[in-house]
Amino acid sequence: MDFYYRAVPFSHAKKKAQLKERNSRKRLERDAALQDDEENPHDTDVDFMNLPLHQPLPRPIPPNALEIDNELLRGFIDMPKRPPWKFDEPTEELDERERRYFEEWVAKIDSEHGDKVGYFERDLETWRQLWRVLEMSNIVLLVVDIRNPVFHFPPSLYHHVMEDLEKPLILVLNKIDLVTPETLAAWVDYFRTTYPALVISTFSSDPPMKGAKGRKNARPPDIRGLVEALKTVHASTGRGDTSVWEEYVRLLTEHTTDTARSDRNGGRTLGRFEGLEEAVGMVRRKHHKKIRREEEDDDVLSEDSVEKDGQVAPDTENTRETVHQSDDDSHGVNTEASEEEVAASDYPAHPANDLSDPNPAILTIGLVGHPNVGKSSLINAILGTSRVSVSRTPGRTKHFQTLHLSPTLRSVVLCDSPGLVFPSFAPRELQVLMGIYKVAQVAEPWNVVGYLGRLVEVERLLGLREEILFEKDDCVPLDFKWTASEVCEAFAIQRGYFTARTGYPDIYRSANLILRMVTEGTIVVSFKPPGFYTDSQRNQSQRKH
Ligand SMILES: Nc1nc2c(ncn2[C@@H]2O[C@H](COP(=O)(O)OP(=O)(O)OP(=O)(O)O)[C@@H](O)[C@H]2O)c(=O)[nH]1
Ligand SMILES: [Mg+2]
Repeated sequence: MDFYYRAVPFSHAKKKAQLKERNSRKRLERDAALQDDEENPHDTDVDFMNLPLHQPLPRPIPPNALEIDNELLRGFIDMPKRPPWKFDEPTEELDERERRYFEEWVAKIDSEHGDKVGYFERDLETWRQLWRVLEMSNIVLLVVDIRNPVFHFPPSLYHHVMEDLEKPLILVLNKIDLVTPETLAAWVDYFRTTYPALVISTFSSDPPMKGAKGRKNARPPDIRGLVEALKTVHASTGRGDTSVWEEYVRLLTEHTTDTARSDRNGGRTLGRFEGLEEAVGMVRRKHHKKIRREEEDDDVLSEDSVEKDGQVAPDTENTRETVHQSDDDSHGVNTEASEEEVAASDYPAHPANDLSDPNPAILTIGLVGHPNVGKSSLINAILGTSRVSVSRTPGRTKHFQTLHLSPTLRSVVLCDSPGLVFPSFAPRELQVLMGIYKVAQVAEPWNVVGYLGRLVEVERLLGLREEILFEKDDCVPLDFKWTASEVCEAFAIQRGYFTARTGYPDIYRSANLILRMVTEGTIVVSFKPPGFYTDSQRNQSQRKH
């Protein structure tokens, strides 16, 4: 494709007027196209802060744009806690009391903070599931995404678990394959200093991306670190025999050695501990109901390959599969059914209806956290098999579910829970970028792209060139500046996304794809703890993500 630079001499004023006219024409055409186009499902309730679509993105980006500031650190509001209850209280009364308490809690947040509060979980049943999981757990694993762990860490939950419920809490910094070792170390430092009572572990369920540019720092999952943390905390609970972990590690090591051998011979990936169950001789394929490809609104990504330069990592998600199955081996504590089979309304609101197993030999580990942080993937990695359903779209796990560590190691029970969003002042744009809100439900994804463009040079990461926007003109204006609108438009042209009826660049679709690339880690947006860039101990290289 040929581009012509200033082939015809042009006055600056004339060019500006031309550009202005062109932009307003495009805007009108696009709005009309979007209204016409039924393929764009922009019919939802999200009313994002109206970031100016046509405002130039700040370039260069300030070096500390990704450093967490005090606003986000102060950002969380209190969480709803289960009102005190008595065993002899009738179920209906407790149910009604919880309902009233929760309604008042939501109303208070709305009246005190109004629009300043981002999206948060407003469904009592989902909070009830959290309450239940916290009640039945002996150890709580709070899973956070390492790309912005403060965003995913509600201090109210930390205080509630550690102080009100007096239960040990392990913070799992998850998806560490997406950040550099320096960023990881800085976050570990941050949490150690800020929350000294917290046990911290790191994890990634993704295998290293061999040979992929921009993923040099990917490393094998370190499940042993997590197991070590669990073992130590288990010992402090006084429940059951901690030798279960030695047995687990023995099985794991045996299996890993086998895998390493087959890796040398046949190229299997070391580290996911796939087939731990095979290692213990208990293949339970008969329980696998079905394996199917994710069939949500994921098609946008699945039909695309992505750039591999800079911070843009390869798309590995397209090949992921989802497994649905019931856990027939759950012990008698509670739900035995698959997520699909148990409606939230079936959840027993009253603890007396569903007493936790008082057996002190059983250790229950509950995984909690925001949606999409990788709770279910972590459970699958620990179990060594795809027992619970995983999705790139938030909100996959609908009901909590208990699973034994392995068929032979039944004294440890893992409990997966639905992710829920804690109320906070974090902007909704950030909530979308951090993956806790469904991208497909964002009414104006280009506004979120504008927010993104203030954090990273999105046009560079996408390999966009301004010439693509000026093909019909003779030149690129000298004062051209990228805006969210132009990023989305250029990306739509680059991808060949045009609206069906009008043939204009489909910026809804391209913006959607950009946001998915962020949530899935194809474009890495990795926030840093306060002082990361200003700390003299750290060198320039940390500026890379
Ligand atoms: N890169 C990377 N992606 C991960 C990792 N763990 C999980 N994911 C991806 O993150 C997405 C969400 O994973 P899930 O395990 O379903 O997350 P969840 O916390 O159970 O989500 P909900 O059920 O919605 O609460 C999926 O696309 C996973 O493949 C990880 O360690 N690294
Ligand atoms: Mg899940």
